[in-house]
Amino acid sequence: MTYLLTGGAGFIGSHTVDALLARGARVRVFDNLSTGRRENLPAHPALELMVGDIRDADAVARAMDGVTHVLHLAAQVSVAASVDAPCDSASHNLTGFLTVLDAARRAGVRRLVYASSAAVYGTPARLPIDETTPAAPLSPYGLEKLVNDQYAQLFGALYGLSTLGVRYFNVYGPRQDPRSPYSGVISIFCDRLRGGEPLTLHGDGRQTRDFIYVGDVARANVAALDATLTGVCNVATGHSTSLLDLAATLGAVSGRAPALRFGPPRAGDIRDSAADNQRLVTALGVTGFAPLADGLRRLWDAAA
Ligand code: UD2
Repeated sequence: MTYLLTGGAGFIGSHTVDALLARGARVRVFDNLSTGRRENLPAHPALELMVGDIRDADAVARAMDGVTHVLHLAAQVSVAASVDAPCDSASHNLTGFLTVLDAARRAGVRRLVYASSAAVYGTPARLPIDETTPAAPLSPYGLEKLVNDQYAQLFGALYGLSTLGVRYFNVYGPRQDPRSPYSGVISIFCDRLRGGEPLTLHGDGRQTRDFIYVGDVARANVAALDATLTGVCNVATGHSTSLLDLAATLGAVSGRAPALRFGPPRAGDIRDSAADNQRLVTALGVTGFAPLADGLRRLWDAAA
């Protein structure tokens, strides 16, 4: 088995590289190092890094050589950037996506798993969100991921390519960049608490999210690569937490009482997010998600 991970030097990708190497796989990372970092990857004889862009069809075709399984994570990952510059976002997330998909089927790849997103659901009419919840994206990013799902299903019908789109909810853990305006709330809160700064809550802090530890996401990615399930699958714990509870848990884990500041709600935010993860549990066999306090402890200790 040879695994190609596009975006493998990034946050979720590099943790999945670790999981695949731990079970003896050969891994090739294809990454343009725009947000990914070499330092996220271990020195390992079974790991190879190719620096390249997913919009470069020749480079992508070379990266597919000898590959049996693909995990496609390389993307323009910011919702806000997709709103500011939709054409640039589409060049990565539509043209780049299609370039990878087409190269995979030409190379006779057995299985392709790619990052879809909870963003395809928009503000759902009911909770929890399962995979039959109608898609209603609120951003170019969400729409691009929905079109990815449609292309992947079409490639199954036209060419017999086996694909699964993994719809990540709110992923957190070590190696997530806290300093970008698009950073996840947990990386921002950890960074500020460590720096002795107050935590800013946009709104009343009672909004909820399903926060999933990146190590559990890596296990889900590996299970998805091993499986034959096609279509899409939520990747989430099935438990949601309010920001106030998140801040309190982080305070307990770190031993530092956070100072809280309340600001206006963030434009475009959804209030509540709650995932139904039964497909992940039953069809992919992924269980034993890290409780939030355990994941926060690992994150806090890793950054120490
Ligand atoms: C996540 C994604 C977003 C999009 C969306 C789809 C990230 C960083 N964001 O947004 O790109 O895919 O899901 O539904 O992955 N907050 C604070 N204080 C802070 C930072 C955030 O109160 O310093 C709030 C924020 O207003 C929101 C909640 O925390 O209510 C979670 O914010 P987030 O950006 O981590 O994640 P989310 O689900 O809004």
